[in-house]
Amino acid sequence: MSDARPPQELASIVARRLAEKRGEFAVIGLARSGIAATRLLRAAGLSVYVSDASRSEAVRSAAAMLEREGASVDVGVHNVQRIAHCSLLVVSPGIPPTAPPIRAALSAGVPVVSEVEVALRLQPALRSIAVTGTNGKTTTTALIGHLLRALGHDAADVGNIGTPVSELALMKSPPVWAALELSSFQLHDTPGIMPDVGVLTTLSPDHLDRYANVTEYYADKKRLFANAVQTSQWVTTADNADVEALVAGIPGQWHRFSVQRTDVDGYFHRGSGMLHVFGEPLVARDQLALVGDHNVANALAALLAVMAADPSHRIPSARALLAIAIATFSALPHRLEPVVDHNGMLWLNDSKATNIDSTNVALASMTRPSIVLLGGRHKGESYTALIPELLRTAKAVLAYGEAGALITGDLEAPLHGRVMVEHCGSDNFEQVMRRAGALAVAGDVVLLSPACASFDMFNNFEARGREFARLANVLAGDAP
Ligand code: UMA
Repeated sequence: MSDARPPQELASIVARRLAEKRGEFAVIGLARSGIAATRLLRAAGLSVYVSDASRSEAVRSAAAMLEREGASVDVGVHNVQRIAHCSLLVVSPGIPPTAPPIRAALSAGVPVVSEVEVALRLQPALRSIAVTGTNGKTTTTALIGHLLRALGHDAADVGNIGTPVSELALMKSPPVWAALELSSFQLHDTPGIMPDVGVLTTLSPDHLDRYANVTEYYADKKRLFANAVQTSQWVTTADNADVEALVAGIPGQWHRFSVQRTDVDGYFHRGSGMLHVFGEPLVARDQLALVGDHNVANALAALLAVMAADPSHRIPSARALLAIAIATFSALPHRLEPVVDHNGMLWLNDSKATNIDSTNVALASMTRPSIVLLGGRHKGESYTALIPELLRTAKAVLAYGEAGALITGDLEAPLHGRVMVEHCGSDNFEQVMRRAGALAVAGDVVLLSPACASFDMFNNFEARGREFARLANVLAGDAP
């Protein structure tokens, strides 16, 4: 369910309501986005009603803080009537569009927008490079922030990567640039999005627990381009047919990247081992401290985006700075992150892999026999798409969590006799790790790349990754 008005019309209504400051502004969700949006709206002198369906300790403590800042707060309930009468509703990305307060607001003609929309409207001078895509968007965003800072800019990494963009507006001296990661959930409600450069990394099915089908999911990704004009700057992959189809016909200047072909603005020349950007070699692949071709693609995307963002970023001295900076970037936590390398066994934390495509990317970068931990909360896709990559290096699959039985059902028969598939129960992660430790021998990799959400056993993927790292260290310590 979404607002039927064209994005430009909706964005200008939102801008008007924020400027007029009339009536009450509602926020739903009292986690990172909701807290930051409430504080920003209050700082702008607006009257705010914020509510959260949960009564958790974290929500109650956020509520107390926001009440002290002058917001009106409800914990454990959304006052739907009140929300239907507000000037504007700001939604947290984790709340699905079918939630009753969103339905009520939309039926009453109340504009429904994301925290990102409000933050961008209230920071018109902020320059941004916005990144979306099914996979690769967090690493690409972090790379972009890193490269902008290497060029001497004051730049922050914000959005889906963790820090709400509203927090920038609350800083004493806000940064000039934002490397802005946008999820499809955020894009759904950000009608005024118009970045200096927009990046689309990859597309593949995901979030099928929230979207009715992949077409709906891709439609939200396409909202990145909602305000495209001839002078817009876009960076997209040339290696993904769904991306090529999605962007066909959208106005703007296009810079494409590829690890498969060389007739584009950013490519990997395998013969020389060099990354070429805008017509010239820029840096050698072996200078990148990142595993896998997908990270070469992320580096190319980030370089193109930063160089397209301003003509001064393409001059020889800037290119030299970018070449140095790209080599000093290291893997982000929970993304193929080595957590223990002991007795010849490497434990790799790829907890961020919450969909099939992302796990396939991790499996494709394996060069040693691997014990693969798959499981968590099922997101709707079949696990059979993992079979070709599992057959390459996996020696065992340990299936666990709510999706454990489904995973076993999808993989056991096709992998029979070639890769052991074991169902390790549904509620004890330590037991799964102990089993992995028992199976691993010198030379093996134990890979957590679950292809599922974490919410059946953990608060989020970060908590899952931290527990994996903790137990890997314990097990490595236990080893003779
Ligand atoms: N809630 C209600 N009513 C409901 C449902 C939920 O009040 O009907 C409340 C919950 O009780 C909770 C709050 O809403 O208190 C949750 O909001 P949220 O899930 O949006 O959490 P935030 O902390 O605001 O985090 C969000 C993003 N979360 C999601 O998109 C699920 C974070 O992305 C993002 O970093 C943050 O804003 C700052 O921009 C995380 C994520 O998992 C990393 N993203 C997904 C992904 O990468 O796959 C899209």
